[in-house]
Amino acid sequence: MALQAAPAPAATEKVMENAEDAERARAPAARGREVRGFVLHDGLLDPAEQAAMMEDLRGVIAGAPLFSPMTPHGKPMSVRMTSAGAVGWVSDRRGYRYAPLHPRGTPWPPIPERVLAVWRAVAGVGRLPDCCLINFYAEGARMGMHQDRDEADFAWPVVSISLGDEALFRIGNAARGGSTESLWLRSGDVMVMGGAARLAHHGVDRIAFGSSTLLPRAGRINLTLRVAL
Ligand SMILES: O=C(O)CCC(=O)C(=O)O
Repeated sequence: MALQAAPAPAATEKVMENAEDAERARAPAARGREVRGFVLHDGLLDPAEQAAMMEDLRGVIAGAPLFSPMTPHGKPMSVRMTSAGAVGWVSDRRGYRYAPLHPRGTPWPPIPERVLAVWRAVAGVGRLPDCCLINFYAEGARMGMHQDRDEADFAWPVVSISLGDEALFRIGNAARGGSTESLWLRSGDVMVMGGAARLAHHGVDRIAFGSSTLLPRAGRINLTLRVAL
């Protein structure tokens, strides 16, 4: 993995008010380039690491199969999804939420170590995520502009890992509407959505189906690591 830790931030020098502050400041984050407050690590995972992560994810999906969620309004989402971790993200008529069980009633598999290593390298916090949401984009799948706001505490970042086909990712604002900026996310890219950008609207307009050979039948996997509870 081409993971490089940056020097410890100045925050470590300030007086910590509680153990949680100390935990948050303990882990120096790798550097990346910033796009509207989202920190992008282009190509952080090399092809061998991407392939190994896909192998781990096949194990997760075998234990917690992908399912097609419905919005609370009863509309099917075009992405299929599943999760790993203590909780998984689900959506149905009862709303968006984190749940301790897969819709078929079984616990979610643990988050693979290789995936947690990415969080440790870039998140810059001492706490580990308790959810890894796995989105699968087949041809034509997209994700509308939304905020990630089902988590208990927005102070924790969300870390996104892209695998497979390229995706046109759009970043907006904390408030609805206004100008947006788009960028292509490629296989192996890692992005940190934190700080003031944590509640920015974002979405995927489309994928370039077949642009990567990582998945044997093409498509895209996106992982988002979240501290949900
Ligand atoms: O697929 C992506 O890059 C974004 C996924 C996302 O926004 C989400 O899961 O909330």
